[in-house]
Amino acid sequence: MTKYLNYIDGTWVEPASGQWMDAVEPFSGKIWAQVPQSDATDADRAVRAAHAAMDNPDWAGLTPTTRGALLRRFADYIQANSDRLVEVEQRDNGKLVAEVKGQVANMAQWLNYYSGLCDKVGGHVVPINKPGVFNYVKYEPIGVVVAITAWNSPLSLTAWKLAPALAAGNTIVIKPSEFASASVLELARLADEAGMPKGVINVVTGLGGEVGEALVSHPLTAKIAFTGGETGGRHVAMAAARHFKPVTLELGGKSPNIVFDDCDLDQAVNGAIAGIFAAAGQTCMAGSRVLVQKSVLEPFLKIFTAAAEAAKIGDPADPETQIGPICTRPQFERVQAMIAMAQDEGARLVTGGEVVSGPDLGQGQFIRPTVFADVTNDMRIAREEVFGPVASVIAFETEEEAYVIANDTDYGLAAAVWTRDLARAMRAVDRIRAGTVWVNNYRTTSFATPFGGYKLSGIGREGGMDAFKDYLETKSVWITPEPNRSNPFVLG
Ligand code: TXE
Repeated sequence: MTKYLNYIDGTWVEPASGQWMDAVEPFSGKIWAQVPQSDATDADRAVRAAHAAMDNPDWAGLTPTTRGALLRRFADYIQANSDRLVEVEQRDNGKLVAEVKGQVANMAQWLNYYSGLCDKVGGHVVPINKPGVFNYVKYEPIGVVVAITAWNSPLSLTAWKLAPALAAGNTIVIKPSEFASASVLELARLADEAGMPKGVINVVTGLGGEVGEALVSHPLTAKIAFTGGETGGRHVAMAAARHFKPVTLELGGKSPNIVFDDCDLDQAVNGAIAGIFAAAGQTCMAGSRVLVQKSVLEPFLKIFTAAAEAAKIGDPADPETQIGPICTRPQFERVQAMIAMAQDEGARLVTGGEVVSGPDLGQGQFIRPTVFADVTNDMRIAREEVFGPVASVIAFETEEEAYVIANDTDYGLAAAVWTRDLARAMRAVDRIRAGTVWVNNYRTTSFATPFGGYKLSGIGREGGMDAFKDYLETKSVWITPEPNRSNPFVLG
């Protein structure tokens, strides 16, 4: 069995506690590896290493162009070793192999995109209204970035933080989820092989409340980038606030997927499937509230239900599988509890709702794709994130009503509308309060565009230029070529 170590300051080290945690394969239920259960001592070592690397000429002395080249070299190593990364992540979190392959390929693209920005961080001269002074603005790395990520997409969520952080010249300490840490440790090995200077990338594994909090609160941590649930996010935000540290939070959602009666219904069903059953619903951007105009409700439900029932449940390592297991035991139990709760509060179970087992399903924690109809937006099933394959279909009559329901949520991560009417699509884009709005597609993302949420879905954005600036500090520089101050007691 593989016994992983922490990666700190370019070396592999045992956790100070001498404790390890089991890595469990969601499909087979088997323990397949162990990862360090780190604590505040390891957090301190990692942050100090990252802080020292900020001044190490091997990193800080690189020209921006050379730094970009190094990131591209790292991306090449990721591409060349993608099979290994896919195998480890897929085993560790039970995600479909096809999806993990796509995410690993995207990782390299994230690094390549941001590598191109390394030598394009220009400043600017300010046309200041004071004679004899020259003022310009320059951008500098912010310092040690702490990246804390969730179990549903460990590598992808890491890349979203790592690529802009390093491109901006920072160093990073990554704390992956205790439920799926192995692939990020494999990534550290590739960084090492690609020649990343010591201390630039560090990985410590362990529990959020132990090593995670210690990383966030460390005096030398300059910025935190977090993806996870609302509870963890709140802890991190409060700890960051206590130390006045800037924080990016990418949290959950209860995203509306709105089906208008003028849409291509088959495409809308495809979008609803992609929205809620891809990754077995374990994505922050899940389209968990499917809002359907009453005039097309019956045909929609018929096609949607048939598609849900036809989905192939199975081993996530099999490329034919469409629905894989629920990653963690607590999550598996939570999804079941929420299905029972929805029935208690009057939602009509149209299909699914049960645990599936069988000879081809290992010990996996499988839940059949579940569709609830007759859901009203005040039900808990319509308000709380399930993070599982559970669609809540909510009927509406008018376009206006659709927007009111769509926005009546604590979240605001994403939304989609299905319509052939361009004017209606444009109105929807303006009316919906969410960080991403898709028109006639769902779950499309790119390294080049910002992603993040309104309201309880988080703070800040990841991706594109919008995210890049969060990894830079701004400095205003005043130069007086010929000092000539007449009154030193008055502001100049
Ligand atoms: O998230 P957590 P979990 C949702 C989903 C799920 C719920 C819990 O609804 O049921 O969140 O998932 C670290 N200080 N999402 O348990 O607990 C933790 O160790 C510092 C949405 O995975 O928030 C892990 O590395 N760190 C989400 C990371 O935070 C702390 C994806 C996320 O863990 C911490 C996954 C603390 N006090 C689940 N507490 C999405 N938006 O995609 C926890 N952590």
